[in-house]
Amino acid sequence: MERTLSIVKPDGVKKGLIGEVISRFEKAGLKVVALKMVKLSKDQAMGFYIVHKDKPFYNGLTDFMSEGPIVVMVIEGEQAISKVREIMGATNPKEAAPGTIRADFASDIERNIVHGSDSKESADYEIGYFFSSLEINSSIN
Ligand code: IDP
Ligand code: MG
Repeated sequence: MERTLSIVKPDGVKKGLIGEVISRFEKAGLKVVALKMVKLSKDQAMGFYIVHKDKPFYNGLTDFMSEGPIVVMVIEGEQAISKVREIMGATNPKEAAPGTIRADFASDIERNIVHGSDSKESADYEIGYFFSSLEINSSIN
């Protein structure tokens, strides 16, 4: 069993896709074990994406992630990290496989609807960024 952090980004919330994203995870057999809506400040978005601090898109990305409310959730299941990434599709919607969330709904490489942790290490950091252990209704430990 694994846990991963997923986010419906501000564009996804504005487009009314909260239910669509959750539904795709649940239909794949994954479970939502924690969930909330928050609005990040610019600083909080910068902290979340600190691994990208030297990338040319860091400033635009953190402006975007703090422009409106997001829905953050902890997803649990067998191989949850790679399954969520598969359901999301490639970062650039033009390269995302047909039927993925990003291929179906994303407008461009930045405004791509959804986030999912890319490794166990990032999942641990990202889950801890938003949730305390008391808020996670997990079936594991
Ligand atoms: P991921 O979300 O598929 O893991 P990352 O490379 O971790 O992709 O990038 C984090 C986020 O930064 C992306 O989801 C997207 O919103 C944004 N991003 C990534 N690459 C670019 C780019 O080249 N231009 C603008 N935004 C980008
Ligand atoms: Mg990433």
